[in-house]
Amino acid sequence: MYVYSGIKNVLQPWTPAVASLRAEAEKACCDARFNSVFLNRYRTGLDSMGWHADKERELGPKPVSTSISLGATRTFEFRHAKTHATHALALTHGSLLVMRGRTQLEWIHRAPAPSRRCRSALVTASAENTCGRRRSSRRNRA
Ligand SMILES: O=C(O)CCC(=O)C(=O)O
Ligand SMILES: [Mn+2]
Repeated sequence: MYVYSGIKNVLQPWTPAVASLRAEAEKACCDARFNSVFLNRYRTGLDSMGWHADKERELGPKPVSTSISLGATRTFEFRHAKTHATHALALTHGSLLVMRGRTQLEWIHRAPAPSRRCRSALVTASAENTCGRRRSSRRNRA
């Protein structure tokens, strides 16, 4: 069970498509192994993900997380927790973002709502290693 923004998600068995996304993520980070893939669906430009870091205890001390984008291009933003420095990336269809090292400890990230007029959908697949435990998250979906 994965609780996300108050929504309970029941873990599903691997499908060939999701397993191949995990394999791509592992190929990109050759020293990482992932035991879960979370699919986020942004239906239109109204859906977004609020500021957070993926640093729940279940993810270990220096979590590695990846995100493969499938569909509409959207901006992904980082903000340093202390200096408040910001970076923005445009993630296009097929891009693979890797967050590792101290990224989750020192930075927060979000996927802001691009525009009310954006009608295109986006699915992102986030591969992570949850150390075999159940995970509950405080991430906010705005
Ligand atoms: O949609 C994404 O690319 C990443 C979403 C995210 O930050 C997360 O699931 O923790
Ligand atoms: Mn995240």
